[in-house]
Amino acid sequence: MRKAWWKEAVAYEIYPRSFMDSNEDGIGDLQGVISRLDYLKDLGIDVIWVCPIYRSSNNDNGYDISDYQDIMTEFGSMADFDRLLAEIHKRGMRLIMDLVLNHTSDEHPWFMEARSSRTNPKRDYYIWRDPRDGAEPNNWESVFTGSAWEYDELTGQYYLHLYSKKQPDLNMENPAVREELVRMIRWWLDKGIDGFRVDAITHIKKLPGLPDLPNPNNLRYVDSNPGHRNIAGIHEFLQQFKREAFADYDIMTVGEASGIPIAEADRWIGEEHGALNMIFQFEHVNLDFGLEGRWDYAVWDLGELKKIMHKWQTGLEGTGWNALYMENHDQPRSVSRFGDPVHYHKESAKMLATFFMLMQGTPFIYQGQEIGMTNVEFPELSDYRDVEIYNYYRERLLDGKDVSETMRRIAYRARDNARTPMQWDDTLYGGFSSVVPWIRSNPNYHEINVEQQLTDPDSILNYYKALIRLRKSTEVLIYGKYEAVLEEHPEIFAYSRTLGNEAYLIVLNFYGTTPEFQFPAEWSGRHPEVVLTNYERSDRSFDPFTLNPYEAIVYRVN
Ligand code: TEU
Ligand code: CA
Repeated sequence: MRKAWWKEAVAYEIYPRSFMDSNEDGIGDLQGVISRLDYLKDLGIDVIWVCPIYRSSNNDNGYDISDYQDIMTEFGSMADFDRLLAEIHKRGMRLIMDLVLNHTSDEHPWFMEARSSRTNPKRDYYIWRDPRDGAEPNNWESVFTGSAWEYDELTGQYYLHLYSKKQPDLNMENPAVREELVRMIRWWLDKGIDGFRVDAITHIKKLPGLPDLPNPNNLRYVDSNPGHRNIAGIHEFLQQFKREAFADYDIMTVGEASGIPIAEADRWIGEEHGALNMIFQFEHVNLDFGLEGRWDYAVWDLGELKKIMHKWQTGLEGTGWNALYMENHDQPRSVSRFGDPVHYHKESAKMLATFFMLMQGTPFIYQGQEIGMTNVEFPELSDYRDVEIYNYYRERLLDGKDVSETMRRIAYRARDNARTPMQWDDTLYGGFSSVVPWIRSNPNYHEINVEQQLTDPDSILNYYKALIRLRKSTEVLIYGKYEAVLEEHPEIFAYSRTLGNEAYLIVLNFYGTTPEFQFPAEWSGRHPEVVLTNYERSDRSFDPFTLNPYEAIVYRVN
């Protein structure tokens, strides 16, 4: 296994709009991030991924970029950014930026020029088609619901937008577009940033001819039209970005790559030829999709979770590297999905932390996850902010669907679950801001907040610190081989990590039950020692014993 700094790092994702407001306008900003860097350092963080902070029309909170080389007004200035980068480096941490290549804002000067006439030199930076029988050029649906095409009156053509209509897709087939993007990437890398999280990267190539294709938005692991998901030829684009930009710098890159099967992982992230270092796969966070797709919910299955994790853990052994995560700014809160925030908030949040942080790969903690922030249920549609929610609500209404069921689905699945303000303390608005925040706070900030957890030795936050320390204390938990243990057990998830003669065993009860556990017989004769647990426990015995609800035990096996 080849060593690398980014394999040994623990990363933390910041959604700047909701992290910390420094100037009392209710919107998080760069100075706010700077003011909390010591907190992140103290937690044990090495790499900070900051979601888009570029100039934006803010239809999709920064993922609609109108100037790649400027800073969003609400977040601050380029001087603030330079200071942020310097302050991060000063503390021995690194910064990776969000790289959005698939689309720009419709307010980007490229698009404004492109839409001005059919013959404008920038026209071909985007994807334009004539109407088909007076309507959309094909049947593709946007990831955010509804048609992926928007009609433009002035020139009488449609443009393609896989996301919101304010996010026109770039035409990656055009070499001039790729050249512009390479220039922009190098500009940021020359500033000294340490890498990128590459947004929606599976979608940058479209199937030639843009044919009608089924929109399988109602299948379990597939959440977008096959016309723009991992299309043959995409690697030529990716390799160009690697060759002409990434490869010249000592950076880390992680692609957001829904829909890439493990069989193709080598082409994406293989140590020899992959264009990227890591990808975020989506299979485990899509487990609770219902039969009607993403907005429908189903009970997830532990057996399936095991299969997915084992597959990615063993599948990349020695050839690639996993990006480990349970949450991000697009996902509901993990303790609300996979734990029990009502009866076992602390226990289940700690168990889930142990579960993903000790696997082989680079862990990404999402802001608030380290204190066990939960989903929120807003009473009114108008409390939500996400463009995707409004698109979905509108379509359900048009289809005559039941409103209360729609609101239930939104409460469960909404990306806004992850976007409520960071809960720093129990003062008004959780210490995020002194004025009304851009999105309502989760009222449970009175109980769940950083300040309280810093002083409570038994808190989720202090458990995360201990877990990060443990992970960094030994190469076994970084480079060690992963093996599944008790694969068939219906309640317990267990795995081992081994390197040379050293071994760790991680035992996790995924339910509020009390199953019996027995140390695997093949390790008899060795000496298990508890090094971390979310209950009081010191058993070293090989006799069977009962696990507590959501118990997590980390053994060093001597
Ligand atoms: O998300 C991309 C995204 O939602 C899809 O790639 C996803 O994998 C799937 O197809 C839909 O379930 C990124 C950002 O993380 C998100 O916040 C942005 O809204 C989006 O890109 C557009 O930039
Ligand atoms: Ca602000």
